[in-house]
Amino acid sequence: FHLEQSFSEALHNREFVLHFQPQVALDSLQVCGFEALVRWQHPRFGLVYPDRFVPLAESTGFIVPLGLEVVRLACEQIVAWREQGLPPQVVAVNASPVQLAQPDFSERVLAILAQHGVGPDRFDLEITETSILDSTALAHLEALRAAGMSLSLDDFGTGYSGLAHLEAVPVSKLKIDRSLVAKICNRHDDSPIVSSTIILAKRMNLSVVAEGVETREQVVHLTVAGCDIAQGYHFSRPMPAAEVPAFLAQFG
Ligand code: G
Ligand code: G
Ligand code: MN
Ligand code: NA
Repeated sequence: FHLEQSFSEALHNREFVLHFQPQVALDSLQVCGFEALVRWQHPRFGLVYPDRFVPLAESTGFIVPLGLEVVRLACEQIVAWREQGLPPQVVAVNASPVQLAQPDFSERVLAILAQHGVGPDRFDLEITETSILDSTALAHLEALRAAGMSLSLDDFGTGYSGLAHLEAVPVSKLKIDRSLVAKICNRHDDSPIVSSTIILAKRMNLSVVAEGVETREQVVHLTVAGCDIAQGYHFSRPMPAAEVPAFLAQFG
């Protein structure tokens, strides 16, 4: 499985595609956005998931052009949905620390959005805590935030930093990692880490997104605990863009 040598060819052949997983506001139960997740539609191996190629793309630097391709694909999709008459959608895109370490990251992202006529307020950038400790990355985050983009701290609860680190970082949302959400099994507070994270995040004026939400019980627990948004198999798996209009029509 020699993926590395075919990366640039795959980019040239437009083999990368995005799937979209809905994010649901827990107060209204309305869809409030979609996370874009990259897949590689490989001519021989079929649909390849990012855990198979993102780590290699990061170590080889290919994540830099791939990340820009993901932004481009997300913009094309936002424009296509708009042309199909869907209400404006917010799309969350993942950014690797390797991308955020590039000196021209924010400039290039904003240029792609401008080329497509997509407002930065249609975008949400999901970053990980590695990025918030780096000064180049922080400057990009400030620039994107100033342009109107919202920023989310992904995988919260898997690393080492507590909420204290966050005071210096311009994120507006915290995404609680699915490994923590998985510990919520019933309506009782059997996950004090989740409920206390939500309380602290609210005190810091951060919105809270729970990921990996798989059951109704988890939805109830998270709603009671004050979580704002949920994402996971309970609502929908990530889906091809073509399925999004029907999903929105049926979800209401
Ligand atoms: O979709 P799936 O669960 O297989 O995603 C696995 C991992 O790949 C997730 O941790 C997700 O954050 C990451 N991922 C998905 N799409 C992208 C992307 O466009 N860029 C980066 N850097 N990571 C992504
Ligand atoms: O790391 P990141 O959060 O960006 O990755 C999201 C990944 O999690 C996606 O690849 C998606 O396929 C996967 N995922 C989404 N919803 C669920 C869920 O409810 N349960 C589990 N186990 N995985 C999920
Ligand atoms: Mn993510
Ligand atoms: Na995550």
